[in-house]
Amino acid sequence: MPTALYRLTLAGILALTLYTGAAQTPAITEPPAQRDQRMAWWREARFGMFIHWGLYAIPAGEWNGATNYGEWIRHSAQIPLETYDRFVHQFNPTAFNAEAWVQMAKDAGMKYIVITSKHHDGFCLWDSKETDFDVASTPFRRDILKELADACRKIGGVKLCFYHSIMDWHHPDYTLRRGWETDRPLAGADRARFIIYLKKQLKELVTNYGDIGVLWFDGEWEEFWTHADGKDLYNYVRSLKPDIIVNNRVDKGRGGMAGMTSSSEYAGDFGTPEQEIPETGLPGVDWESCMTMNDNWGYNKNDLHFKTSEDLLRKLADIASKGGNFLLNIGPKADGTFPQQSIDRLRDIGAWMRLNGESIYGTSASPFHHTAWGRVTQKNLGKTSRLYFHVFDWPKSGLLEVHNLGNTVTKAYLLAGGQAVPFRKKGFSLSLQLPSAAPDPINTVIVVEIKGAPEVFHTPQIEAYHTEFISTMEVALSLPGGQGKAVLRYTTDGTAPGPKSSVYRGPLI
Ligand code: H79
Repeated sequence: MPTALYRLTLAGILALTLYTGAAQTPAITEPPAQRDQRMAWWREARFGMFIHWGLYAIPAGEWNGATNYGEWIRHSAQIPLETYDRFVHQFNPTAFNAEAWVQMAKDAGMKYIVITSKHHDGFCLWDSKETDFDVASTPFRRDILKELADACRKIGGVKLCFYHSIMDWHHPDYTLRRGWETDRPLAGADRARFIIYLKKQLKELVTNYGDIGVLWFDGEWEEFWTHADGKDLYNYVRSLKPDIIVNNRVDKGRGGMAGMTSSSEYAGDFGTPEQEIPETGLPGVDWESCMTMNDNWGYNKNDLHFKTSEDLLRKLADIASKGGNFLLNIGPKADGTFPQQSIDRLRDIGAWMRLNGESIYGTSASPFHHTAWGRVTQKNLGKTSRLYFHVFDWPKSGLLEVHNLGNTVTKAYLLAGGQAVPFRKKGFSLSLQLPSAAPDPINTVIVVEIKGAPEVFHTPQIEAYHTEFISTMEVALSLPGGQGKAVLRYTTDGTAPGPKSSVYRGPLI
């Protein structure tokens, strides 16, 4: 019987920490099986395209000599309403081609597109009955969201979703003003009327544009918006389309840029880390990291600080290995085209995804807590499972060693091309004999097929029932995720445990 060996020292006992986890549940009561069904396509998708497009693409990040603006330009450069409104008459993206956009997303391996129906500036990318501050008032006139909806339907495999800002710097009834705003009087502004406006627009978006996948709210943090508003809006959009998925920014439960909801009291189906990736996976929680390719969401012609394709691909694997989705942003130009740097990166990502997509789509978080050489995703196939080893740092020895894996390994091979990888399983340790050079220096995926569900042994958790150490203390040991076949042996004198050390059988003094 193989044995997992761990050192249990007095220091270890005293340094213990206890924690509890909280699961996220929607404000609307919904049987878990129904929720799983509703979330199924989104969990399978793992990778989507964010698009930030609006009037701010025209100044392209530049105003009065400063060049570091993005979609927040109206706020950051304190542009008067009347001045900003002039962009409406200039918005004419004649090179816009909805099918080309959807095709680029699809070719990159993305399964959904989240586009700004309305950003904080209040400008609407569709022909809305509720406002003239929309694309129908521009020289372009065409309904951009309608064309994208048609393109998604025609091309297939990419779901259309909308980002819709709650915060609105343009609508007279959004009863909050920036300190410098002088041209939007508060007199007569009516908060309740703004919420009606919001709902009527959302009804247009959810009912007139085909099968919308996600409503992605934002700008909820301002005092204007309340928890009661959040729950009400969540229930409202679910009543319009029961299977729609709604992000957690519909309500007030988001914990800063880390993006996760703190309590099940708040509405929202998934957490939204922004420009960051959680340190570890979050079991039982749905989340999506959204990120820019450079430093801005909206187009900025001077921002050439693009992440490399390698970085983006590794972020995708990192996120998948923690059970999350990756929503990667494009800020199209005012002429309707994507920046060339973005096109290049989408193409690189697509090339990798065509060969390795199986290791991303429909996978779940790594059963391992830490793998220094890369990341792991997994897929359960009933009686067997596949582990996908995403190798970032190719071992110089050619030998990849993975410990504390309980399962029988039946097969190992390179995902791209299928070449067999010789392996040896000794006890709970697996050695993979890799080719001498990495076939893909960015991320070579090795598939390891195992019997059953992954059984991986983690560093034991030490629990004590008392917070103060006097002369004796009772402690219990457990393996996170279950002990399975593992035998726990321990020492209390600081020496390394061996096969002859005491076997843990229950709480000890
Ligand atoms: O649309 C993109 C940005 O324009 C928008 N979200 C992405 C997807 C965005 N709005 N604001 N920010 C990003 C940054 C704002 C951060 C803060 Fe806060 C608002 C800091 C304090 C108030 C976040 C929300 C942290 C606490 C509340």
